[in-house]
Amino acid sequence: MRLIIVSNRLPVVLTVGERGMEIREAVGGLATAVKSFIKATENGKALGFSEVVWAGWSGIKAEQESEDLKSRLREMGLLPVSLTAEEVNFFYEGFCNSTLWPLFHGFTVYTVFESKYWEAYVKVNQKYAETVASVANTGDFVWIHDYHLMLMPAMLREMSPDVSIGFFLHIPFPPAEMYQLMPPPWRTALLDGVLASDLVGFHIHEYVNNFVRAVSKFLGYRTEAGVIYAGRRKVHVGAFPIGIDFDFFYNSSLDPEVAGQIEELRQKLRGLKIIFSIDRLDYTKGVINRVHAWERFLKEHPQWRGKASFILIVVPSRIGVPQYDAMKREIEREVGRINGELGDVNWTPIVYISRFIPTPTLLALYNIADVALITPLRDGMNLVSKEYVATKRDCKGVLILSETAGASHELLEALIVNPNDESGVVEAIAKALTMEPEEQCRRIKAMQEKLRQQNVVKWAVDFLHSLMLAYRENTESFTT
Ligand code: GDG
Repeated sequence: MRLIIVSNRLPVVLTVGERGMEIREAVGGLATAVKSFIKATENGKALGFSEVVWAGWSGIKAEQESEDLKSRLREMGLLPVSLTAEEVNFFYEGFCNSTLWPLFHGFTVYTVFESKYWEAYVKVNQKYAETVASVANTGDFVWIHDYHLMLMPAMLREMSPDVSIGFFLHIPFPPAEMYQLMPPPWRTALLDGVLASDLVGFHIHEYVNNFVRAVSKFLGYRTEAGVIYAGRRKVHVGAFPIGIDFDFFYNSSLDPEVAGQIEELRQKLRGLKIIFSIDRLDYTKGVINRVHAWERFLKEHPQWRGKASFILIVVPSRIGVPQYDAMKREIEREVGRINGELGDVNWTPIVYISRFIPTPTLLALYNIADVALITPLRDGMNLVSKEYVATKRDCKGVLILSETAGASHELLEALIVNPNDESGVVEAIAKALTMEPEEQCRRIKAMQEKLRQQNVVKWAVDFLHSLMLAYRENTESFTT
């Protein structure tokens, strides 16, 4: 019994170096989460798996992929799916990021419905299914991740009927009325695609309910608590909120490299309160709203000028996509304007960094930040908010968090805001900067307790246990 993880990307980054193609580990939500689970369960053995294999795209277009690279990846337990330049364009940038991503996050005006994108999505899902079917044996467990692969469960079920299939969506599932904007043949195919799984998981109950409603509205299937009756199959659905590697963040200040950077930052930033945020460049993350809320805060609370700075990190992503390039220019223009209008030679209101930063530096920033201002417009979960809280071993710090992030359903002791309510965000910043240490500690401790228990390993183990039970129920109902 093997566990086969499937995600759009393999958890590696390939770069052309002096000695040919170099393979590095990728950092990021899904890759880090699943790797922590693999490590903690000794390559799946603690759960009874003989090995773990990971299938996905390497990030290199098929035209540049060599046999040598493929065999090096296979030696690492990675099963590459080859995508041509056109597939990357129409599937990944097209249907995934111009249709599903904006629609599922409620950005309907950014959503594009193009037949050629849909056709590429069908074709590429088929490729992933074929790659996995070529190695899957009866009784293997296949765990498929995210919105890139919603058709794949049904395709794989056709090719390998005797495997157990679990599907997890890392982004929100929208309300049925919003999902209805999707052309009917596509929206039913996507739902039927996912429903070939034995278990379908989401971060929070709200997304589970949205999905179940869409299934009954568009497919007419009977549903009851946690179960959808899809023909002869019984599909389980549930909320499995993703966690983090709590100990890694909690113990970060004990690492000498991180401790050195903390010390250096504290020296340089002495006397200043630090507000902090880090996001991938994306319209869902609400960066511009946040910048404007900070500007308003400084105007309405001038006593904080020169005494608090906002370290705003926006990590480039989806470079070359016009919407993202325009958003980057807008952020840069506004940050420049605010710094020009309000700053002076001794003080910068917004310290803006627009690049990927090494993990020890991120950990040091989490450690020294007095306030984390995490205000996405819509976010499936949001791991940054959880990482910030976990890092606070000294029990000092305040989290301001959007009610529209999945994480707000667990981090109840954060200062919860609506990201579009600018005056509410301003008020929360003022409250955070003046909060008594005892109150900070009480809130941080309560949140840390939850994060310690609901950590990333528990997330994966809970999902896989439920998958095992769901699969058993389905196979038994077939034999009786
Ligand atoms: C999707 C969903 C859901 C970011 N920049 C740097 C860096 N990171 C790391 C963070 C965090 C991860 O990347 C980002 O995770 P998020 O959850 O905040 O956001 P998405 O990338 O949008 O992830 C999201 C997630 O999937 C998991 O299900 O929570 O809702 O959208 O771990 O620390 N790490 C380093 N340098 C950076 O510059 N080292």
